[in-house]
Amino acid sequence: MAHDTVEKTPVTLLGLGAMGTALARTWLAAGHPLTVWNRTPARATALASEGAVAADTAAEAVAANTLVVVCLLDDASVGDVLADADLTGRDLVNLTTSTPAQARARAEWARERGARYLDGGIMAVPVMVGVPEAGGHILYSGSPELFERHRRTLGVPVGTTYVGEDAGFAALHDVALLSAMYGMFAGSAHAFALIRKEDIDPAAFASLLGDWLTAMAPAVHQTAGQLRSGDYTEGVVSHLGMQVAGIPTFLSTAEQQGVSAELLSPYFELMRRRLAEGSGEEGLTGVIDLLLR
Ligand code: FVH
Repeated sequence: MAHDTVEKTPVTLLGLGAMGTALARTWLAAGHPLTVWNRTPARATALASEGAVAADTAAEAVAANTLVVVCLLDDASVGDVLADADLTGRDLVNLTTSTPAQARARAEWARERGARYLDGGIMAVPVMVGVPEAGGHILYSGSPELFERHRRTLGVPVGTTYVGEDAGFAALHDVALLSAMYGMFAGSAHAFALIRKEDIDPAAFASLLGDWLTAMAPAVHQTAGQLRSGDYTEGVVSHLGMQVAGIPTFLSTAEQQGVSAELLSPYFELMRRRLAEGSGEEGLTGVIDLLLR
C-alpha cells in the first residue's frame, strides 16, 4: 500500500482481541510502525504477517515506543499486563472499558510510574473501525497536552472527541451513552414483543421503528436546554399530565398482546411520581431528578 511521506508516529498496542486487532490494522494500513503484544501469541503472529512487530513480552512492547495504547478486557487485565513494564516517559492511552473511578485510579497509577495518561471510551464496534462513514469515535479524557500531541495518530482508527481533563470523564461519558443505548434496546424489545405474535413483518416494522427513534432522538437537546435553564416546562408540547393519562393504554395493550410490561413499568412509575409532585406541565425531564440519590 502507498503511504504519504509524513513521518508516522510509532505505536505500541497491547491487546489484540476483536477491538485491538481492528485498531492495529488501521494503523498498519496508514503506515504507522506498530509493535504489538497479546497474551495469546497467535493473534500477534497473525498481525506480524501484516507488517507489525510482535514483541515477546508486554514489557518489551512498552519499551519499543513512547506511545503505548492498551485495549484489554477490563481494568484488572491492564494492571496484570503492565505490572512488569517500565512506564517511565511513556504516553499511556488506555482504551479498555472502565468505570470512572477505575480510570482515575489508573491515571494516578500511571503518573506514579512516570507516564502521562489518557483514558479512552470506544464508541464503536470493531466493524466500524477504519470506516469513517460508520460514525464511530473514541472519547478521550486526561492530559490535554497528550491528546493534542497524539490527536492525529489516535484519529486514524475512528474519530476522536476530547471530553475533559478529569481522567474519569471518558469512562463516564462512555457508560452514560451506552446506558442510553440499552434504554433504546429495551424499548425496542418491548415494541417487537408487542407485534411478535401478529402477522406483521419484523423487517417492515423495523423500518418504522428506526425512523421513529431517529425522529425522537433530537428531543435530548430540549432536555439539555431545560436542565441548563432549570425550567422543565420550556418548549414542552407533550406535557406529563397527558403522557401519564396514556399509561393505561400502554399497559392494557401489553396485557392484550400477552407481553410483560416489566421493561416499561419502572419508567411509568417515575412519570407517575413526578406528576404526583405537581409537575403536570413539564415534559419528562423531571424524571432525571427522581433518579438522583
Ligand atoms: N468489541 C466490542 O464490540 C466493544 C466495543 C466498545 C469497546 N469494547 C471494549 O474494548 C475492550 C477490548 O474489547 P475486545 O472486543 O477486543 O475484547 P476481546 O475480543 O474479548 O479481547 C480481550 C483482550 O484482552 C486480553 N486479556 C483479557 N484478560 C487478560 C489478562 N488477564 N491478561 C492479559 N490479557 C488479557 C485478551 O487476550 P487473549 O484472550 O487474546 O489472550 C484480548 O487481547 C474491552 O474493554 C471492551 O469492553 C469492545
